[in-house]
Amino acid sequence: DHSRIGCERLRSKVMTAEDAAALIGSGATVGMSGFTGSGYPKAVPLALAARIEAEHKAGNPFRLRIWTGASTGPELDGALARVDGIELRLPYNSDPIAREKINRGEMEYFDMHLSQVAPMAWQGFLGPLDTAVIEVTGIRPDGSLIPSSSVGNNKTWLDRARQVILEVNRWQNPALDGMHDIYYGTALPPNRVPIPLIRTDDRIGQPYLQCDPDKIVAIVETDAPDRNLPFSAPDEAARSIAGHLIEFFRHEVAKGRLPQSLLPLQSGVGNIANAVLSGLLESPFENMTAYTEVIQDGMLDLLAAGKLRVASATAFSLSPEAAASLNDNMADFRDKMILRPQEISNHPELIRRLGCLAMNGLIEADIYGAVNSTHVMGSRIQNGIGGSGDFARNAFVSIFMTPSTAKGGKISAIVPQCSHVDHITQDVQVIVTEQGLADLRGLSPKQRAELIIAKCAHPAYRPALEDYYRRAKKSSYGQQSPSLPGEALSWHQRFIETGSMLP
Ligand code: 0RQ
Repeated sequence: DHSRIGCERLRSKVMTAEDAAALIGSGATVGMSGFTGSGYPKAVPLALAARIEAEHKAGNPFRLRIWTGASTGPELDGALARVDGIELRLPYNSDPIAREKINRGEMEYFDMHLSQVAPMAWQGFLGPLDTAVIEVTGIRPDGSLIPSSSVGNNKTWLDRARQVILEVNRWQNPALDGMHDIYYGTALPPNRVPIPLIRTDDRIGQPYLQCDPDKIVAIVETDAPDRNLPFSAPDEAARSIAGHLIEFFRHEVAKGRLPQSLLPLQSGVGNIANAVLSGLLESPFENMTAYTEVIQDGMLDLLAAGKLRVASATAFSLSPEAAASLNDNMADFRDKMILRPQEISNHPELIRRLGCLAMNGLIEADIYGAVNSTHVMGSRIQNGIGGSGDFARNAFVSIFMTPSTAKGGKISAIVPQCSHVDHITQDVQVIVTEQGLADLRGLSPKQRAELIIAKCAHPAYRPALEDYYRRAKKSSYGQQSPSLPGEALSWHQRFIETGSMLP
């Protein structure tokens, strides 16, 4: 039954995933849908992986350049990385197999601000796009496309690609129809105009993606769920972090610096971000809004409880239970959620105008409040910068949160100097660990260092940080941001050599 393909003339394009994959040649650049495990194609990438494996066995080179929205699922990144089918990957990856290949130097990875991917593709710096492989919920009689559970860069891939392969996924809820807001008004300088979005719930575009039907070379029908990873229940550290943060928000409201409904929330990926959202469920704040990248379990709970009025994002990132519950109750949520292209969900102009409260995770922060979100020990990629840079620089308040240690206490998340920097000190205004919260706004580097060590560091590492800072103040080359360059990364070196940062 082709009931999801409303456009009669396109039904002749239906074929198997294998036949569709055969339309993609070695060396091609392929723009795929997919953002944080939702809305990614599930059949064509697997068929491509099988084809690549066969070609490699026959001694023929076959690799692709893969662009997406952000992370996808094991059927895409995992399957293609496993067969060494990816030459270059952008702009964000969290797949463990792909991560391992990148860290072994067997795959190039271009980790980008998520808001900049579409404009950079239009500028031409990424090269031509051969094929778009896009999952949709359905095709309307007029050929327009009902987007899936993520929007990501789909608009740009459909516009830029020479040929288009669609996956129509019957698993996606038909009630997604109408939830999206696809804005077609972006342009390159000197023709850029202001983006007319003033409030989180403004709709400025249309619900459907447009695609030249002559470019559609294949349609593959699927019926497979999004990869939905469970969140672990918040542990004690996550609950403490959430508690410190909510106390901070209450204080800001009391001081008149934030309204009682707060400002549009942006919440990053991961368990801590989700714990903070759970904490907000018990908070006194009402009529909140979210202008963010992903709608997670915690956001659905806030919407269901009526605490959150509306959530704008580019994708869902839900546990299997939350995805099932959303599918069962889509009617209740439909009007409270808007999915937009990631160049809009993450647009600096809009984040600055709305005044988002940005809450993101980190790998490590240093005593001056620079933040590393991406690299372990300065060289191994974890995931990527994702949207954290888009939000941190432009937020009304830029907050980073983390447990004070990692790997069972063998790593301090607060270090003398970051081994890699994604967010400079000017973009980091609040740091929270389970130990406490450091409000760094209006402070000089030395004042920041004293506060971060006192409030955020773990007691097992605090004396060593105090000792380092004291000696740095004594013999540093300069006194603006005292440091001992020969020693500043010695904690990382010690971990690499001994498996622990502890002396
Ligand atoms: O690895 O699972 O192998 O043990 O990093 O760490 O503590 O579970 O925290 O899930 O919040 O992730 C920065 C990675 C934090 C994430 C990062 C290891 C740790 C574990 C995860 P294991 P936790 P989280 C918009 C926002 C960039 C993108 C972003 C991230 C794993 O928040 O990717 O912000 N951010 N996007 O053990 C060695 C350290 C470590 C460390 C953590 N200091 N040293 N390993 N880990 N700290 C949303 C999107 O962009 C989609």
